[in-house]
Amino acid sequence: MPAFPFRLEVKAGEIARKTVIFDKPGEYQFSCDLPGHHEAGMKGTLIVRAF
Ligand SMILES: [Cu+2]
Repeated sequence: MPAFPFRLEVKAGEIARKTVIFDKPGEYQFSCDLPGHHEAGMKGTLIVRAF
């Protein structure tokens, strides 16, 4: 189950931005969904902290 309820597409060499408001702190996993990319390490963890 993906942590983010959206998919962001971008062409090579370009930048895509999206603003997201999180309801609660936590660690959210994200990754590229192209075949083999997640396994190749194209993934990360977004850490959301409360202030
Ligand atoms: Cu990728």
